[in-house]
Amino acid sequence: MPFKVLIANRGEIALRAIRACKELNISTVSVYSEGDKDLKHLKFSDETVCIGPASPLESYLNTPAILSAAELTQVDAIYPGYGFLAEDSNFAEMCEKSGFKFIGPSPETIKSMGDKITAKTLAENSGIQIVPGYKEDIPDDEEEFKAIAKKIGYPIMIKATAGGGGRGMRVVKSEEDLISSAEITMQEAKIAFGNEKIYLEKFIANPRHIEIQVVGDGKGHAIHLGTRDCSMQRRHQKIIEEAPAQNIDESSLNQTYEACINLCKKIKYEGAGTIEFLYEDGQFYFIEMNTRIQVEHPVTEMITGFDIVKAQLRIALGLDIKLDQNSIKFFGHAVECRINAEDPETFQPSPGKITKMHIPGGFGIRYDSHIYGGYIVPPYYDSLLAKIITLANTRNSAIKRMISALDEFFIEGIKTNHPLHQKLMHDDTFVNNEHTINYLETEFLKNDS
Ligand code: MV4
Repeated sequence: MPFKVLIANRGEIALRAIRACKELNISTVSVYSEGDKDLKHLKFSDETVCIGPASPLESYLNTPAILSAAELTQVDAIYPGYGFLAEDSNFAEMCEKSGFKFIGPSPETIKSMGDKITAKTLAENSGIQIVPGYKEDIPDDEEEFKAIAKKIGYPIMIKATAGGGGRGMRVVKSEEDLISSAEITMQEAKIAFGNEKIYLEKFIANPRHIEIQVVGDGKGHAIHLGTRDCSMQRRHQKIIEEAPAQNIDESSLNQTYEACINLCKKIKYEGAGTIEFLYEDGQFYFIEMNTRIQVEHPVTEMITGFDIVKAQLRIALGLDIKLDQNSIKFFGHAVECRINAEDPETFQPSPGKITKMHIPGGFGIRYDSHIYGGYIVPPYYDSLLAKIITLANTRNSAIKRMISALDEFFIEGIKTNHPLHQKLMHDDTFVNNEHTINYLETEFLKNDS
């Protein structure tokens, strides 16, 4: 009996998962919302089940509807992809309790990493460098609290332990704002996450965002697949990612790799994960761990030849897999451009019908997308349309290859950020790899207009 997997997602990642399943002779069940009847991957799925109205809360976030579809079709496992329920420990637990393997880490691990204080403590205990700060209970005494912040040194950042991904955080420039900022962050966190707990960190003003891809087999074996640089982002939405990160201090990097592997082994991490860092002045500072596949996983796959999605499936289904660091070889440089359905200047979403389009191709070019001519981009979901990935010997040649791929590519009928990518590929700061997490918003988009 071949395995059967339910794909609890939509768009390009659902297609990516089906492609991996096919290579492993796993049959697939795709769930979709009423707004998603025309998704490409439904044509390649063995079975399809409509799980509810277009609204995400009633479909892709609707645990009972997804579990009912799983019951109905008798699947072995559930693939969450990214977003939606991918990092919801309750969902992972419900899957397991209903007799379906959740393809990812254990509910306990998801929960630990979702609580940022717990995640930081786990990272620190494995030898990962964390951002200096304070993660004990905040004292009631205001003077005591001020003394703690003063010792860290302003500017500091107040973060909600239940936050992450840029939610529930606030910079404090001086002592006079400390108490009010802490109170506001706690109030907001209580409303947004039902958890008002906060912690303090030194504010790292102008870092790069570097992340390390890891894979664990759940039995104490783990490997890393190198770094990605995701510094080119706007409002916590990455738009260009690349692998490996360049101009990184080699000894810091090797120490960080070792500590990341330690962490994964210690918690018997299962599946794919990403350990996120701020990198400034030759130092890595852990910020959080994502317990899911990420949008930008293809750049890592391109430089290693390691199929991360197939590994997720093999690990979850108990198929043979050997995670051997020595067998991981790195080649060249990969760049990914995320093409979004949005106005390239105002960033307003631009759903609607794609009247005409053309896909790039050629040596060293990968294109991951669910869209096609005639497809109507629905307004209910995130705006990611396509990922163009180039691989070449060097960073410069990968950028040149991207320029050529972007020249071939066109989409008509809706607005996309394609022109923004074309400008960025010629931008000196990007080409010279001098950009930090602040560059796009505070320099590039300001100078441009
Ligand atoms: C920070 C920081 C500066 N100092 N922490 C934003 C997302 C969340 N994962 C952590 N984030 C940040 N944490 C300290 N102590 C700056 C950011 C940050 C950021 C981090 C990565 C990528 C883009 C970013 C954009 C703005 C702020």
